[in-house]
Amino acid sequence: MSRPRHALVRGVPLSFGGALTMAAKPQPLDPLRAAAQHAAYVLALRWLGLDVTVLPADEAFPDGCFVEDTAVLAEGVALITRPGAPSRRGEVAAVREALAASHRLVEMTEGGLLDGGDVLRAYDTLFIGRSSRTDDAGIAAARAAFPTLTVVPVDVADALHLKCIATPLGTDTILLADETVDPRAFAGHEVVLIPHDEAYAANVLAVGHTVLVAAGFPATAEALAARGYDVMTLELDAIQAADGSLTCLSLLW
Ligand code: CIR
Repeated sequence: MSRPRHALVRGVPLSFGGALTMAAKPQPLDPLRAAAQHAAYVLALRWLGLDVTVLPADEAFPDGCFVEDTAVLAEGVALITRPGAPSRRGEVAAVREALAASHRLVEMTEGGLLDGGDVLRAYDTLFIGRSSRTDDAGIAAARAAFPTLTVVPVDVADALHLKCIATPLGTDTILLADETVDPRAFAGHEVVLIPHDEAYAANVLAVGHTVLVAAGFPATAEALAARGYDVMTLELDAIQAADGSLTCLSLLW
């Protein structure tokens, strides 16, 4: 994928306090702090030259700022997903409308489940996490929507989404948290491992030679700088508290 020029994001609602989380003992969620971190994220995308469209927050959708899960963009197509969490299904309507002018829309049929956070593009392959949010019918829907790309399912057991533990770094390299998915799942692609105790930082957002990285993960930041990337760190703790991370806050094309 060439360097993206556009981003779609959606504001953080006050209802973010009720966002989903997998934590056994969830910490209180802070909508104002999350909104401030989201605003910094938007600014970073604009600094990187992206044309950012900000959809208004909708109080009906506490998780609505995690737009990545609502669509998969590739090859000029927007596959509008059927998110795995029932409370999130209605989020797709505003995203569909926003993408209609720039993409050919493909809808998922009833039954399958797919979260965009499970879809990792590396060159001409879509690695798709088979997770608690994405099932085989969802993976089949992606295969049908993107016939020119190779689709490879990857089982994800201990994370919400595949991209919680692995993200693309450039077109053909994958940043992966050690001791999560077996690196051989990404055969044919270069894999860069980061320490397991920095697993959250495996979710980076690479735009050209700049990589956005969550603040507070020095080994990951240093490893990326050593590979020649410009590292831009962003405070994300309020987003992380709702199991969110960098890629899930935007759709890029
Ligand atoms: C959820 O559980 O659906 C949200 N609280 C977090 C979604 C994060 N999405 C992503 O990483 N793609």
